[in-house]
Amino acid sequence: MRHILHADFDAFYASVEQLDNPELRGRPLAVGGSAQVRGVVASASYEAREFGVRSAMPMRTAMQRCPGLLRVSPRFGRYRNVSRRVMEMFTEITPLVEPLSLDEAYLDVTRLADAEGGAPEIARRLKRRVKDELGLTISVGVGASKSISKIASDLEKPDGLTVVTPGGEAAFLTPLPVGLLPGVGPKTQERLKSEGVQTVGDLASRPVDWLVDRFGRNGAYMKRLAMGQDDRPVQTDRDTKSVSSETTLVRDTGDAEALHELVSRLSRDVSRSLERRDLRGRTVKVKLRLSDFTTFTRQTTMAEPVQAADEIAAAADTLVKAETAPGRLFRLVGVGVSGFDDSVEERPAQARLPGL
Ligand code: TTP
Ligand code: MG
Ligand code: MG
Repeated sequence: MRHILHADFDAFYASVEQLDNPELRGRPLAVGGSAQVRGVVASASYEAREFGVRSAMPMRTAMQRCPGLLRVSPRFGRYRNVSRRVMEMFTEITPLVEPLSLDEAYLDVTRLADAEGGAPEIARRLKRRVKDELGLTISVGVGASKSISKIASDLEKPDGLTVVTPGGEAAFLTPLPVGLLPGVGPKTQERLKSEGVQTVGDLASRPVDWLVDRFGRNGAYMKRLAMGQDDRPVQTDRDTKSVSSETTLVRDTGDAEALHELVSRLSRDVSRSLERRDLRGRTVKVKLRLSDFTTFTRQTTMAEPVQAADEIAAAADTLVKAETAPGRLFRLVGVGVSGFDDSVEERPAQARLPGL
């Protein structure tokens, strides 16, 4: 059995701004673009959330909901810096760290749990250490799988610690609103609700065929998560050899414009996921499948490691263009980046425990 922690900063961008500027502390704050330029809220302090201000909301709406709202523009360099430091702290506890974004990661603490007084104790000390050394709070979920720990970390924000004891998964999951399951977005949630599925327990009790009919492969996946079945291991960046995204077309195409659009979209997906994991790669690869199912890849090596969507798209586009020919139809296109430079972050080969 695994012991996994999911750690996530509370109101990450907003908390960093409040840390750096005491005048912002204890006050409703939104980090994001200004209402004049149709900005949106990236992060809202918990004081602002009491007024209903949320991430991804137009700043104009946020100002209307909370007339005294303070706003600052994001400083991404600073957030990246804090992120590096917390990820370093995590890797000092265990080398098995999987960053999901700048402000959150999974930690597999299975091997140290016994020696360190149990996973909840490790979580408590981790929270204290982040608070002491960075001046920021994280919320942590503790569980036997990724999805359980991720759901748990969200339940008692801010400054939360939620422990799901092994064997208690079903009791924990059953009453939760289905929207709390990872991968169940607002649209899926609406659809489920219209079919009478409100809680995770409702979802778990639907036959898998019923779910697959309505949601395809994701339906089967949701069912497994709802039943607490999730054996995905924590994957470190060292295990991440490439990041890619691919799409099977509804109708096979050889149209240059359509292929260009698709390559651009896939490149944006890949770029976003590289950004989240703070990765850059030297190799850009495309995967192509023709209408007769012949599948092949083409790749190119860049002078400098890339992360930006337009750079990936430009390279991928050239590779795809070289393969287009009159009458040649494609049924699948994929874009990927590999060849990561891991000299940036040396991870300790073995777990070290400098007082946690
Ligand atoms: P989250 O962890 O989702 O949000 P948060 O840390 O602000 O608040 P909490 O975890 O306490 O609920 O995202 C981390 C950061 O990512 C967030 O501070 C800003 C950025 N972000 C956006 O820019 N846009 C978004 O829509 C979201 C959700 C986050
Ligand atoms: Mg957060
Ligand atoms: Mg987060």
